[in-house]
Amino acid sequence: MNLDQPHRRFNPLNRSWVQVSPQRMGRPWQGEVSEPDPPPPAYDPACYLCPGNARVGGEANPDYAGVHVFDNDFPALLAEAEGPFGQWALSEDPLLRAEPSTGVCRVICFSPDHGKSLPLLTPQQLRAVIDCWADQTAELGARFAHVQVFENKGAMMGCSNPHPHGQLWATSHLPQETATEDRAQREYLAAHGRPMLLDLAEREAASERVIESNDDWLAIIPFWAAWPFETLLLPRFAVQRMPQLTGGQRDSLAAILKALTTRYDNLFRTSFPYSMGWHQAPFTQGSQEHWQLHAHFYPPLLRSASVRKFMVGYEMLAEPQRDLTPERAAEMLRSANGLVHYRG
Ligand code: H2U
Ligand code: ZN
Repeated sequence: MNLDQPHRRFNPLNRSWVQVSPQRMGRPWQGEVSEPDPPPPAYDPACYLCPGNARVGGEANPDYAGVHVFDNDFPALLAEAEGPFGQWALSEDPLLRAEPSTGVCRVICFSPDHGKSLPLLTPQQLRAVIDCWADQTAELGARFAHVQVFENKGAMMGCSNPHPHGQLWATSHLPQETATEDRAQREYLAAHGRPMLLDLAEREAASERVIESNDDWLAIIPFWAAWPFETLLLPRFAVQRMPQLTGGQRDSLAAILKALTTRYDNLFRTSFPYSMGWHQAPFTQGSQEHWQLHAHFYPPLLRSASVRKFMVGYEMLAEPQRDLTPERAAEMLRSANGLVHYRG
């Protein structure tokens, strides 16, 4: 097949298709262009996440020195369902289905410094973030079926605050993206006798889609990426969840996270916006051998600090479409500096 011609690629992990249109790469552009934001200060008296400051609900943050976790003041889920569920008789209606959902939402401040996003943290500070993700996963996994660790970064992604932070939502049910990945990985293992993402890490280890790698981890633009600079961070060893990572594997993860996010920021010399998050095996009964822990990065940018990819028209009504090929995007990220951040 000629990949220079329009074609579709299949995402075996969430079982969706993407339209690739490489012949349109040279299309003229007459869109939005603006200046990147100036760097944020180390402390912002108006920030509700900086140490010592008051949050929106009035409670003050402690004078924290490292990573700081607190219960979201505006949680999307509540730990206890309020019954009785008289209204859930709705769920018997095939057109108006619903089910109760319970869970816990937390906020994780990565650093007390308002300006230190992930690539600007030291490897030791990044390791503390990873330890926190793993500890939170273990703690909440004892009570809930699913733990979603994620970071929403940048105003473009609807993030309310530049203070480096992520979130964690633990739920008693499997949300749909994880449920689809669960089925896909289970069926792959049954058909091929190996976890899908362990096979993928081997298959892609020397491909033109690799951005960064070390002995334990591989960062690639997946063959089926929908977003221009979407990446998939894969372990090169069998592991289902973050708490299982050894000290050495956490250190090598800190190193690759720093390098990948440094490349992202250097690509357009901006604090690169994205939504990223970890997918890990659910805490449900039965074998989870089909699962491989992995992280997705979904950045919206396309050509500059301000020109983004819109998932509109055809994407909303038919399927995602891209002009820039994953291979070309990987080449661009590989030529961005992965060692020295543009802010020094
Ligand atoms: P973003 O990461 O998308 O900006 O969300 C920040 C979260 O922080 C959001 O879920 C919570 C919001 O509810 N938050 C608090 O818990 N306390 C506050 O004082 C403000 C924001
Ligand atoms: Zn702050």
